[in-house]
Amino acid sequence: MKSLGFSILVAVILVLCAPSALAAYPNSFGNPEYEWITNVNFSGIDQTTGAMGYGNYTNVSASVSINTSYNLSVTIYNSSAGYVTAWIDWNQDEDFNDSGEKFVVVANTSTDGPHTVPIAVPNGSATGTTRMRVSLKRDSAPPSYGYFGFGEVEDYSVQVSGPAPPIPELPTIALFSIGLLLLVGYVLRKK
Ligand SMILES: [Ca+2]
Ligand SMILES: [Ca+2]
Ligand SMILES: [Ca+2]
Repeated sequence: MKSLGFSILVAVILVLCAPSALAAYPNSFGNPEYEWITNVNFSGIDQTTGAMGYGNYTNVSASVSINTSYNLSVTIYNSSAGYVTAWIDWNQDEDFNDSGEKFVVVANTSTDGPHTVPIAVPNGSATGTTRMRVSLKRDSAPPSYGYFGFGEVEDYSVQVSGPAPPIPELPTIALFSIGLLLLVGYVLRKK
């Protein structure tokens, strides 16, 4: 019984010490005492929120397709020299540092908005579920991680699917041929 108790203790210690698979994205949060994000709107997301400092809305998802552009609109409250930046982890490596992952929504604003930026889903993005982070910071642009003083951070999910199939184009020659056949048919019927 003694060895069983010891085994259980070891198992508990191992579980407690194991790195959490869920905590892969770097944490970030602000102090929402004076200004915060009130709404995020992006291709299926339309989330109205209060002042949290950090809001985990990863249960709320946008759906986007590669090579298509979508507007991201962010509304803020009581902004004073507010800077809003968004990031989407296109390559799904659980950071926001890669080329094309950062979007400046608005810089140094004193209006609530909505502030809108177009976001084109890059060719070569990984498909599946990834993360979008939207951050508001007072006085300067927010970093993608860490605590940064006055402002707020909200995380969302984005479902990325492959490019929409191209609309098949009728070649000009086919259209010309159809036109010619119709003309011939018309002429023949007139006779
Ligand atoms: Ca909020
Ligand atoms: Ca990344
Ligand atoms: Ca990276």
